[in-house]
Amino acid sequence: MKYDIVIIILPFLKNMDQIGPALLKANIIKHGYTCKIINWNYKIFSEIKNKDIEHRNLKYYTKEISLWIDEIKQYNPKYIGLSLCHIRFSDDIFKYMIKPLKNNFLNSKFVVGGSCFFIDDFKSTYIKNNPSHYVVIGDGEDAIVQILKTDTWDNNIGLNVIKNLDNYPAPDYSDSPSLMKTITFSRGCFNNCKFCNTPHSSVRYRSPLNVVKELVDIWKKYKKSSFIFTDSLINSNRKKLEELCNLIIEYKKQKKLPENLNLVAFMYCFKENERDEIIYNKMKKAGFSSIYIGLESGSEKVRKEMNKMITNKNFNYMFKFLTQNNINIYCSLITGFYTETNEDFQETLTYLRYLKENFNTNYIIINIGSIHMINNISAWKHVGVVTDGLGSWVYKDNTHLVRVKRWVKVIELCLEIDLAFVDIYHHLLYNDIIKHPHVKGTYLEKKIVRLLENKIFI
Ligand code: B12
Ligand code: SF4
Repeated sequence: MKYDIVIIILPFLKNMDQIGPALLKANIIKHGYTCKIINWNYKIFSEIKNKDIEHRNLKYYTKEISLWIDEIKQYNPKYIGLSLCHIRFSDDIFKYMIKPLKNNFLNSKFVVGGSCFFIDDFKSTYIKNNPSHYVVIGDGEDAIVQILKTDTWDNNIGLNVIKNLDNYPAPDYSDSPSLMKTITFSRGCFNNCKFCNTPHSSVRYRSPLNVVKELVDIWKKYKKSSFIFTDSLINSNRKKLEELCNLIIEYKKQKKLPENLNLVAFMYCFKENERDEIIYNKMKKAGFSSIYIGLESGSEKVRKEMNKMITNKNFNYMFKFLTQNNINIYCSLITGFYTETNEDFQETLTYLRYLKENFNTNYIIINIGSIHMINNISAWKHVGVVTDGLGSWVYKDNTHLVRVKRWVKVIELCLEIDLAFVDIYHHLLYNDIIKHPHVKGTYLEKKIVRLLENKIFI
């Protein structure tokens, strides 16, 4: 069968469904076109056995990739859509996936989108290397339909922002019924943290009824009762979050949603508010079991320098209620923001101990290599960050070696106080940290390898 468009989900993502392509498919079908989603990320994890997946090296998969390309030939697509969400693997993805695709589908047009294109230098390099491709930045629903209808697109259009999310159909997961699902309440973020590459845009909400209907639908159709909310911050508007919780609780009472509904979301920490206690309690009743929160540092000074105006008192207040309601708190932490001094770092260690002792904080995500912006030297040139000439950067006495030592200290602390941790992607540590000449062959390299064997998970 000939499809108007085949959308390929490129690796490496957590092995769960991607809502972005499913939303595009729903809108494409609504406008009378045909679309097939092919999840190469899922294929990597499910079809390739006994290979070194841990190191995410695509050179091991060339045989499989060529079979996957053959599979797409049967769909004879007019357009090939590529969804690219994680920048860290882009070199391999270009070489072993995008290039062979281009060579095999000379008559198809390529359309690309996904959160990688939020990053300006990534976008401009992509356009330079692939001048004939249509590049969509931001919300893709309208853009993809325009492309299918008119075969035109201006790559210089900035960020696409959909205003009324309720006007668009629910995601179409018919190509991947078995994977864990995500769900969206809002898009956009009101804050502007300096290390973040999600573009700043006004926060747009779906109506709670629309969201709850989607939960019901997915539960019934796919028998899924666990969901991750994709909102940058689910509590940007406390009132709306409360409305959503009220409705979910009501649906659970009426048995229209299961009692074991399990919800996970990203949250912001605001100044103390008298309704907080009630809201956190409603979140628990609705089914929120865990929340991700950007702690980033134990030092208020560093947080301020990141443009995150949250005090430790604010966090403690929020964490108290989350803990009372037995909601797990996953904190993300950046070791190595350019302004972090040794004193700031000691504050982080002290604060982590405090959190573990007092609250439901059992898990942290440590970012040293996985946040693109932190290591994007050109983005920090204006403040005096310079290259160290060895593949990393230096700001005053904050060198690569200093950062690695701090990172090791955090992990040692985690092991000591039994705080689970993850620094996404083992192999980044090998590429970005261990291979750096200041670490390679030293006692630190041995130590890191031992630590990683010890207790790391994705
Ligand atoms: C939910 C989420 C997660 C969830 C679930 C991820 C998943 N696999 O679905 C979890 C918690 C697992 C997660 C983890 C991580 N995440 Co995350 N995550 C998000 C978040 C908040 C939302 C993504 C989302 O689903 N959005 C909703 C959908 C509708 O939007 P979308 O995917 O962008 O799709 C739209 C457009 O991009 C476009 N589009 C998409 N594909 C295509 C294709 C075509 C052809 C076209 C035309 C358009 C198009 O149209 C879609 C509909 O409008 C984003 C931030 C954000 N607000 O976008 C970060 C984000 C994607 N995550 C990020 C990071 C760094 C991570 C982690 C590495 C964090 C860490 N250090 O641990 C891990 C890695 C996980 C992994 N390997 O997958 C970064 C990625 C940066 C980058 N571009 O490289 C982001 C952008 C956050 C940030 N500001 O830094 N994440
Ligand atoms: S609050 Fe989160 S999504 Fe918003 S700018 Fe900061 S890091 Fe990015």
